[in-house]
Amino acid sequence: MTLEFRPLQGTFGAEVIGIDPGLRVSDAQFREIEAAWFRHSILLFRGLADVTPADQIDFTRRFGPLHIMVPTDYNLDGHPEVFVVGNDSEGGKAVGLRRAGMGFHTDGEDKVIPNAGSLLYGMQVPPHGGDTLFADMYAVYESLSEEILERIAGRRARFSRIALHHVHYPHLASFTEAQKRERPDVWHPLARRHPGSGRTALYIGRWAVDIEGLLEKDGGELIRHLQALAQEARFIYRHRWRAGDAILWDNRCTQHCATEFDDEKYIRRMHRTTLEGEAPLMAELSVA
Ligand SMILES: O=C(O)CCC(=O)C(=O)O
Ligand SMILES: [Fe+2]
Repeated sequence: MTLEFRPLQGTFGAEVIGIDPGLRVSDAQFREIEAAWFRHSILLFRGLADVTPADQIDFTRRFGPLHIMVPTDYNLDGHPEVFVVGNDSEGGKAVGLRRAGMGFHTDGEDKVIPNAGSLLYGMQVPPHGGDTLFADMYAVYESLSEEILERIAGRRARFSRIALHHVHYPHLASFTEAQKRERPDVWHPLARRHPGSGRTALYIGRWAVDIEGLLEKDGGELIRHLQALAQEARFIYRHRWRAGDAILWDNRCTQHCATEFDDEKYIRRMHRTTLEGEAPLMAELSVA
C-alpha cells in the first residue's frame, strides 16, 4: 500500500495515511516514513488498533537502537523498552509516570548523548485536556536575527539539573550530593545540525541555563529570550489526542510539552518507546 503524508501545519508535522493499524511496515514503507520524518520532524499515526508493546518496539527499532529508561520504575513488565506515561494504575499501584514532560523540553537534553526521538502511543486519553504541544525548532532558528545568530554561533548552552532543579521542581526536596554526581552539567551546541536532514535547528530546552563564553547573566537572559520565542504560537503545533493516535517526534529539531488534564476524573495512559541518539553536531556558522 502506498503511503500518503498529509501536512499538519505548514511543513511542520504530517499525518501518515494508509499505514497498517498495527504499525507493521515493509522496508520500502519504512524508508518513505523515515524520509518523511526528516522532512516534517513529527509524524502522526491515527486509528491504530491493537498495537502491542512488541509491535511498538519492533516499529520504533527500525529507526535506531532503543533506550531503556532509568530508573526503571515505569517501564512495562516484560518490555522494559516501553515507558508508561500517565495516571493509570493496576492493582492499586501506579503504572505510569504522572505529570511527565510539563514544560518545553527535548527528551534526554540533560545527558551527554540525548535521545534522538520518541514514539508516544495514546492508549487511553481524556475527552479534553492532556494535549501535547510541539515547537518547530528549525523555524525558530530560521527566525533569528543576524545579531542573535552571531551571539550563538559556535557556542554551547549549559544544561543543568543542578542549577534548575529547584526552579522546575520547587515542591521536591533539593538535590543531594549523590544526585549532583549522577546528573552533572552537560554542554550542547545551540545551533544543532540534524544528521538526517542536514538542516540546522535551535537546540535548547527546560534544563538549558546559560551559554559558554557569555557572562552567566547575559547567557541566562538570552536562553530565556530564546525559550520564550520558541513558545510563540507561530512555531507550535498542538496535538489533541484521540485514543489510537501515536506521534513520532524528533528531539533534534523539536521541543514538546505536556499539558494539564483532570487526572482525578480521567485516565490518560501513553506508551513511549525512546530512541538512543548521537552527540549533537555543531552547525557551521551561516551568517556573513
Ligand atoms: O504526555 C505527554 O504529552 C508528553 C510527555 C513527555 O514529555 C514524554 O513522554 O516525553
Ligand atoms: Fe518528553
